[in-house]
Amino acid sequence: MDMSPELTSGDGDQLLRKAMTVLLTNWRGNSTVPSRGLYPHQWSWDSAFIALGLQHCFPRRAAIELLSLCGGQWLDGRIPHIVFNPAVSDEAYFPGPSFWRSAAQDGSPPVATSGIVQPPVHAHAAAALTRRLGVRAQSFAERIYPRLVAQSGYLRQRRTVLDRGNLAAVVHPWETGLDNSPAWDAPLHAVPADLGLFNTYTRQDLAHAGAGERPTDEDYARYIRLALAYRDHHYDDDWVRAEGEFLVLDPAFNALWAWSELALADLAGHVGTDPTPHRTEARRITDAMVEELWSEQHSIFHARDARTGQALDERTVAGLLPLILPDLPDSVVSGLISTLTGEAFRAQDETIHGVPSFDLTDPRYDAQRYWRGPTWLNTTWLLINGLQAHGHHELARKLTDDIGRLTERAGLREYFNPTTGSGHGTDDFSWSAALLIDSIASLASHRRE
Ligand code: 9WN
Repeated sequence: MDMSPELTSGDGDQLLRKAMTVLLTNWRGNSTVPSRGLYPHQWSWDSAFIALGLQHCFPRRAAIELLSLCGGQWLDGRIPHIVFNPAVSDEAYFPGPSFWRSAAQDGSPPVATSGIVQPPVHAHAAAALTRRLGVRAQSFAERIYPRLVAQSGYLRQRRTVLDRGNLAAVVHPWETGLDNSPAWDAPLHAVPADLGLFNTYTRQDLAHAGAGERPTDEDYARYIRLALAYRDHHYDDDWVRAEGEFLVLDPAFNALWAWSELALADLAGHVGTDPTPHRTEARRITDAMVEELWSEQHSIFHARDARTGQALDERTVAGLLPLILPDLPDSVVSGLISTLTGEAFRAQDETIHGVPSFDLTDPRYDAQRYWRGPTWLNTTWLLINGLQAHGHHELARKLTDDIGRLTERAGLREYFNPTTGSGHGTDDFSWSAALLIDSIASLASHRRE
């Protein structure tokens, strides 16, 4: 790999080697686990971030990673949030295969999976990888493109909410990837929390991370109830859109969907298909997001509860992520930059490391609890991409340096305290390793330009 890391003050080569070792150690033969203890299977959006790191050092593995995830795709096009490793016991992660019962559903794949989805980052990873694969690019694009078109088709046909600009709804907090975000508190707390469920089900996450860093039992009971109800209705999206107890329009999920359509337009070029419909769809989703989710007053995108119509007006990092879209109106871009650098996120402040997942000024801000304050490298990395797309290179560089400093000091942890820089959650976390590698690579390529 042609890159001499410059984003660390100490031994950058050593950090890079460590990141590559994490990806090698977490590799399971055709995919990478997010972490060996807490997350021992293949996760959907993790695989996309992991492929973005693997592309620089092991591009063939990056292709296998994405294609093996697609091996878990359902007939309706959904790419599930977990593809289970049959060699791992059912109890290693809760909820495991016996909970989701994918084999009992029509149109499920031969391998056991969950039945919910995660944000679609895969087309972007596939398009980036295709640009690196040289002579193998076309055959990879021909295999992956139809799978990713089907993924997007699933969202359009089975998840959109008609009277809300046809934006895609998520039906479980786990589908957002930002599972425990305070933006979900209002809709989630309307779901009954039955702690009696723990007589039947056992949380496994607390064996690997401190209770103070993970969701509460009450919220976990709500997660279980929502997943059980969807499963017991055979993962039927007509049912869940009409009757589900959690139905939310998330700006991050929809922005990533629009971003995917732009990446599909790139991939269409490799397979000789017309890219125009993908660009039109990206435009449609972007416009609908501005119409339905942009808050002029708070200069941030807010999620919306599709059941009640209420805006969920917490300021979370999900509301900033639409910055990755190149076609946003200028006034929206400048509003997002002012929020990103204002009191809630302080992204330009040297004493804040990366972009906090939640408003620093909110009383619910919690620097160490999963998605309720800590900096995560994937959301920070997405914002770096957004800043670059809109010409804010200085701030992008500061955040890229933060990724180097955080991982150098605290290790390749799952998330980080934005003010102290301490590491939390699980260790040797694959997307932290992968996105560090990508950050080092992108600095190296800017230097060459
Ligand atoms: C549930 C694997 C996943 C990430 C999510 C993150 C966390 C799972 C959990 O870990 O969620 O999917 O058990 O908490 O919130 O973004 O994909 O790394």
